[in-house]
Amino acid sequence: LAGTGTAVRESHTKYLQPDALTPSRRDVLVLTPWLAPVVWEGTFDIDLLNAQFKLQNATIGLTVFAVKNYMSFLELFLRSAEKYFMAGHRVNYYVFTDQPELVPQLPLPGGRRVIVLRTQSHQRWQDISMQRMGAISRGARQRFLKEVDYLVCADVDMEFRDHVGVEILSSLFGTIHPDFMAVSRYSFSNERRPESQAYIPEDEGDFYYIGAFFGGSVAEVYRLTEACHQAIMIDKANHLEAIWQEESHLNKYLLYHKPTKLLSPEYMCDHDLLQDMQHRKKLGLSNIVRRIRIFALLKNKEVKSNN
Ligand code: 2GW
Ligand code: MN
Repeated sequence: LAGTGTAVRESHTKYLQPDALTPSRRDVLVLTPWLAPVVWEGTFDIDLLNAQFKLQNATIGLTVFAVKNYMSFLELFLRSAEKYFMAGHRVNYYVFTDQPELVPQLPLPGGRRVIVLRTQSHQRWQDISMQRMGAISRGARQRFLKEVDYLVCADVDMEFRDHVGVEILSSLFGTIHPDFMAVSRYSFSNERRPESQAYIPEDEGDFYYIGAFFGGSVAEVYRLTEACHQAIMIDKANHLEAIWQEESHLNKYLLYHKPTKLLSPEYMCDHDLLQDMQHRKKLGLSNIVRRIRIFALLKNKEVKSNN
């Protein structure tokens, strides 16, 4: 219950007693060394969490960018979010786009609305992706701080396929990149040029966070996006662009401002992880990832080679 100081008053709700001697999961890390929970299926009781957040009557903002032909992803994004994202809670979708007239009109229940915000289009895809940090930071200053309690920032090329609810909320959260779940910090794809503001030495790094899903309280997301935006501008002035654009800056920020919660790759499963899961299932092996909550849609990788 970030920042509200609201006491937990739902003691009348019946739920399973937590057992001090039984861990919720034995096969995964559920707590970082700085005591931030890592959210995996089996680690939380959603009824208990919903009862807590209902008392807070929190509104959650979800920012998403649909520029140029990525507009084609927006309908599935919104439709699937209506099924699985923060069901039963108040949600403001903030759609940033260069084509406001093409934003699909969906019927929404009370307490949920779509707000269309105009954003610049850029020639280079790298700029489209990177400018999101500045746009979110400006949006936070201009309206999100007044309108919502939490902000969740997402890529548009993804589909919600299962429950994504208040268990993700905390002051500051990041999501473990599915391809780097079992990888040493030396192999993280962090920025390795010391001249860049996104530089992380090889012997540093906790997790490799994906740029496609992060969030927190509006104040914390404001600090994060503003810091990343400033770092990107400094790099630009020095004719530098980080290896994975704003994702590199996000990783730098989260290394030195530890997130208060981490989301497991259940929250950003990609095609490779899905194939691996299906393979293990066929062999009768257990899976670390038990539920695919968000699926990163497969797209033409050619366009995005960094060489
Ligand atoms: C991006 C790449 C190539 C061609 C077009 C675009 C593009 C991105 C676009 O034409 N229009 C647009 O609105 N975007 C927005 O930027 C959209 O919201 C999209 O989800 C986001 C990031 O681009 P995306 O999804 O193609 O990048 P991914 O999925 O390969 O993402 C990772 O790396 C990115 C940086 O290179 C970001 O950090 C992203 O958050 C990461 O997941
Ligand atoms: Mn993406």
